[in-house]
Amino acid sequence: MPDNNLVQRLLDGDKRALARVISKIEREDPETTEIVAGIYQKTGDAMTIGFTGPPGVGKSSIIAKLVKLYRSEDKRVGIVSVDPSSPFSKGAILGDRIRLSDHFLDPGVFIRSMGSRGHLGGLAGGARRAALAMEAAGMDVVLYETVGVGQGEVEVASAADTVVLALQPGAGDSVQALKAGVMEIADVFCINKSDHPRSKAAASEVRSILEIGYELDPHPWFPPIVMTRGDTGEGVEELKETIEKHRAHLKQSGQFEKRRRSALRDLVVTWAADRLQREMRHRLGSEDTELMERVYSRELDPISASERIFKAVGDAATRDTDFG
Ligand SMILES: Nc1nc2c(ncn2[C@@H]2O[C@H](COP(=O)(O)OP(=O)(O)OP(=O)(O)O)[C@@H](O)[C@H]2O)c(=O)[nH]1
Ligand SMILES: [Mg+2]
Repeated sequence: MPDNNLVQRLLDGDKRALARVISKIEREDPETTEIVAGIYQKTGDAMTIGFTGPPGVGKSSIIAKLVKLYRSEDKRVGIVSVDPSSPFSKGAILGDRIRLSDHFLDPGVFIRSMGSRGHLGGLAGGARRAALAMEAAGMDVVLYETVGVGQGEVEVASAADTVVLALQPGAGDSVQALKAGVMEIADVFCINKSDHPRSKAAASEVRSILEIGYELDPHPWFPPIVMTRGDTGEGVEELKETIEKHRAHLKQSGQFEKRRRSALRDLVVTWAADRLQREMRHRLGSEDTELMERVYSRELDPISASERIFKAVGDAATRDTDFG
């Protein structure tokens, strides 16, 4: 039985209840399913923004400045910071303690750092469920911070309404990002550390890469490039306005609804796929060692073996599941 009181306190905006719920969600406590069922109807109103980019470009610094701007409008802000390099995300917590220290005691700001390993739903799963909890707790803005320019970051960032890709001058970041397929998912580019002598060059490099892509596939939104300084906050107001423009564009063009729908579809599929994978591994580990012995001895081929496991788990699920 889930702690109904806990869900209620979360819905009332209690930060300690929110922290406990996220912890439960993170360790996939058996109550997770019921908690999510209890809060889901209260979600969907927050503005969600994904920040991604290589380590050390200044994502947390920019976020800290943005939070200040949102707080001056009395908006409540939740931050989910995903650090894929560490299973316990000690690095992220330590770094963010420093960068976001101004906001730690603010009752209108909630910060959560998490590692990404071993989560149901992969990198995206834990972060997205934490974000749901934040929305239900009344956050008006939810910011995702993910480090890197890999596929996992693409996943988390695609859960957001607007994706900001932060790059820094002189690091060859744009070429890396292009290779990793991250350029395509960015709605807004942010060249941070604009105090760097090569920042203008970095901006034009990004612009030319974008223009090539645009010529091949013209679309109504050409990602703007904003120059910022995470340490002083210069340009962050413009970044905020640009994010709002993008949001307005999404709404006007009907893309907003599409994005939200596809994000939810992804969430459902990822959850189901991971659940299935877990069941299959479990079954192979406990009940079907004989089946594996036959594979090891080359009596049965691996594809036929996986078909059997798939069918066995599917049959068991059909027996247990009531889709009502
Ligand atoms: N010179 C300069 N330094 C900056 C600027 N923005 C951030 N920094 C510094 O860059 C370092 C990294 O900043 P973070 O905000 O932690 O960067 P991050 O992208 O969040 O880093 P990770 O989360 O570790 O990937 C810090 O020492 C910041 O003070 C800037 O505009 N100019
Ligand atoms: Mg950071």
